[in-house]
Amino acid sequence: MTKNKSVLAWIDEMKGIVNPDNIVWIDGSEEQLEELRKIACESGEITKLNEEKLPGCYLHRTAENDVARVEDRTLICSRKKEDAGPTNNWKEPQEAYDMLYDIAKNSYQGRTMYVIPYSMGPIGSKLSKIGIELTDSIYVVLNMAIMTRVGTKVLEVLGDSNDWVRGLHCKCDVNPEKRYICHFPEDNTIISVNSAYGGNVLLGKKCFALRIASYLGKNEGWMAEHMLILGLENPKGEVKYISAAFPSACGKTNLAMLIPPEGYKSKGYKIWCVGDDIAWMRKGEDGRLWAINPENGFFGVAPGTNKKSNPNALSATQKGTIFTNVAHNLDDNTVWWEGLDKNPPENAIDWKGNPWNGKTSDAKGAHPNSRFTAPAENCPCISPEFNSTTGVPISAIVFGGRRAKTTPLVYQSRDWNNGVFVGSIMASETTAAAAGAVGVIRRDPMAMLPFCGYHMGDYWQHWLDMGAELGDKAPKIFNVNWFRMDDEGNYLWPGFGDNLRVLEWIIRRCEGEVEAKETPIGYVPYAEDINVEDFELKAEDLEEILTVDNDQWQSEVEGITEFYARFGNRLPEELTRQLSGLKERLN
Ligand code: OXD
Ligand code: MN
Repeated sequence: MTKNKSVLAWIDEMKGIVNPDNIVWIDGSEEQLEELRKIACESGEITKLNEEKLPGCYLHRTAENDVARVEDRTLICSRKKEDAGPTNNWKEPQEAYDMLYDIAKNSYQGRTMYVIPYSMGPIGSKLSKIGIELTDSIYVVLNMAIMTRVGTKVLEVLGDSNDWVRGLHCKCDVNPEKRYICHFPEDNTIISVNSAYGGNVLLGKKCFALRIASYLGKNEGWMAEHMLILGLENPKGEVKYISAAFPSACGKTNLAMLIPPEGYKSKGYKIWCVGDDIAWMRKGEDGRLWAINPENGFFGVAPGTNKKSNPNALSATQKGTIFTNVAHNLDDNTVWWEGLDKNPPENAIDWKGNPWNGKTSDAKGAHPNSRFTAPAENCPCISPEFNSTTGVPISAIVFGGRRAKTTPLVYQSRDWNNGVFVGSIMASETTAAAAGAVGVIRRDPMAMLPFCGYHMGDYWQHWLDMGAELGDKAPKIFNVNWFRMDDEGNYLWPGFGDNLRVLEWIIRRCEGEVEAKETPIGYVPYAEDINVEDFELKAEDLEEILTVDNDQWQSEVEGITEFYARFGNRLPEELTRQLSGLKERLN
């Protein structure tokens, strides 16, 4: 399929290690994918679901020990340990290659090597990048064919270039003791062994589009971020774009596909989803920051997705979707998960593969991290700009977290550098849903803690440099918190569609249409500037969630000081200055 010498030489080298019985190049054709689906159905790797109710949909179950990303076994193998930084696991590259090739040795024996050429981002866009993943799993091929653009066209665009990311995946025997997800940023290489769970093996996603790409972005002057991208269309038909970063379990996919409240909808407001997880952003010819979603599908968490919480995501899963680790309803050969509806199947198979009665069983039918892999084009609110090769211009960057107190509903940073500070101190409180103490603050700067492929201090410096480069064309930076609670533990803000009321204020600030109140942490809305039309929110509750409490922020400063100490002399001086500035303003 290609004459590219760097590609052929690398595949030859990998062939020598993993020793496959044969090699199949993925050309991206529907015929080839259909053939692979048949083979995977015959082997039991996937199960075809009800063609009338869920056309083109399949179910897959992973091993019980292989259901999530494994952060403690995810390594950044930079030549120098200090370049990986204090927030990443590190291994010396040669040692890592030796260990991985030893594990991978002959692991394709009796199996097929699938060669997947893929593009992150629209094929041929200047903002896109190419990768080649080798895998021995048809499940991986079929998922990659949804999550990325795959096939012959990608190789045509690559031509003779050596600018592509190498990815070797070996399922081996999914031994958790020998599971490693390793990144070699200086070699453009990813090696993943002993897993078959999406986040560890769909190498285009977290591994390439965040860990490797963040490193490439630093060197090449662009940004790879763990952000959704949405377009907000007003009744005049003008669309403004926002990118937003939240730690997990803060509703990123829901925000990306938000349904406006009735009052807004009837006036003509719309939300367009460009992406729900990753944004690649670059300065455009006009000096503004332009973003693409490098992915082509959604790898979303199934539990909790329903007609009310996210009807757009649910619609996206109704055809051409692969479900992983959800419950299998045997009565009509469909799928079910906790939170889909109040009618669990009685005659079902749970995510572990055991008979399951949803009406009587206490155990879960679907794993809490069960997933759908759905084509982006299925989403009813997918942006008309989704395939645009230039991307979309970003007006605002939004950070957020889950905080019962301290952080107001929304505030705007004082300027770009202050916004970088706001992103760097991002934090979320653990909830009762997870094991361990409730209300413990976990810092997750820019929601990139598990995804930054190099030293976090250098990453912040790169953000500061990007701001200097963009100057007054830089997006405005905001922070939101949908999770403020009263003293009884009740949420004060309803969230979901009503979050549009906050997005609207953000865009009005970007357009210079509305004043705001200066506080020590930044600019907070005047209550009367949040649209509460057709909205049952008590005035005192709105006042409450817009307050900035000095004492709470004093103790926040202590937490930030402690956190910053981890980064030693690679913490940019500008962030130390920002922290001092905050302290002064609080006093
Ligand atoms: C994801 C994650 O799967 O952030 O998107 O874990
Ligand atoms: Mn994510």
